[in-house]
Amino acid sequence: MLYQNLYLENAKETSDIRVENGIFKEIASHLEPLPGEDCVDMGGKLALPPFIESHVHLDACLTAGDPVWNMSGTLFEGIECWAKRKDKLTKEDVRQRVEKVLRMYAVNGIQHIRTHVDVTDPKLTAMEALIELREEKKDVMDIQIVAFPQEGIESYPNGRQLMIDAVKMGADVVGAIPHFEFTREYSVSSLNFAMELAAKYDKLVDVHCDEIDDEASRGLETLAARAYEMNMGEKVTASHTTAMHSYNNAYVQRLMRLLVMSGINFVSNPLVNTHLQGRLDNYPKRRGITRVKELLAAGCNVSFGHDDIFDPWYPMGNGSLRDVVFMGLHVCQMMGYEEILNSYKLISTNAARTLHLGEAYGLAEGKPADFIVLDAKDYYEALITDAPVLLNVKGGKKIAESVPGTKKALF
Ligand code: 17E
Ligand code: FE2
Repeated sequence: MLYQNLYLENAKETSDIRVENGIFKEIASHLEPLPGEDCVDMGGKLALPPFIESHVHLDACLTAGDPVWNMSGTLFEGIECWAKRKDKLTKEDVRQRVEKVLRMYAVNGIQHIRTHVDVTDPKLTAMEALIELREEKKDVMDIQIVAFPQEGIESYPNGRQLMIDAVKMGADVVGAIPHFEFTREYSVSSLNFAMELAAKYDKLVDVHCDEIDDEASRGLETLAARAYEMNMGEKVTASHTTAMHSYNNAYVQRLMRLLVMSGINFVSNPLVNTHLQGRLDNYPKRRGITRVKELLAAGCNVSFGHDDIFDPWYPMGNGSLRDVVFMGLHVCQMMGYEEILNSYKLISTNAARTLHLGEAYGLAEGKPADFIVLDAKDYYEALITDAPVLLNVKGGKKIAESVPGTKKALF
């Protein structure tokens, strides 16, 4: 199969892509069609490596308002609402909601998802459902599962054992939530526990870290120090880190040295944290987004995630990472030309590093033929026009497509 006339990752000139047996066989500025080869002229559209959702809570998706709405818009009320919904979980209920959301993601160009799954549930119902779906859907979506202790490891009954059980069931990643633990001591011991569990079972780590507007919330330094000492940095991710927004600059200067030395990854969730943070502030209200621009400038790996799709923490969400990038560029004030043009990396290349996807990811000869085509010539234009994803191709097979509607001014 020959795809002609594509701008690869904002290139100035077009390329042709030949796909054979699910692999990028050849990529060059011009390829002659072979006798009998299927051939499609893409007409000068943008091709990118597939988008990656590096942070979402699929177990809770599509449950907003059931049984109660989050009235304060805080993280903590969201956790209370979710605890009520969690009591009613069945495997079938989780499966139906998640399957719907996987299709929402596919039409928006996503092929990889890291989902946090709450394991502070003695039955581990959602974990069981997600592990089944990970296997069933693997041809269309690559799902990575985090054992996420929403109500704490040390502060929830049997919390440590539930984490161990989830890892033994097949979770890919170990989570933690230091800012939710009862005490600072618990926060530190929960992180030590999570890191040791991950090291023992050779798992990745992704911590909900300091998702609070408390400048004294300092789980991140503990996580980074352990990652550095255990030489695990590239396998470790600090998600949210919104307290870093409120840290004083002198502390951040000291912290940044450790963050760089540790080599850990960061995920920021700009749509959801602009909504959840600053809720207890009078004016001026903090944005509560971690220091993305400064982390990137220091050489740290940062990606953007959606976090929620219509759940107790966020009453919106459509599976489009474009909206996430759009919001992130605004609140992080990353609106320079190059920053906008290259912002797709926040939901592709950088996220691939966080998810540890390795050499298989990317547009290059010999790799799996995973790519998307957007109805624009570069990502700057795609972002501004909210360009539809025309094609989502995984392993050489189309998993989603869209046909742009006709919107036109009549003058
Ligand atoms: N749980 C949590 O602790 N933080 C979040 N942002 C969400 C769930 C969505
Ligand atoms: Fe989250």
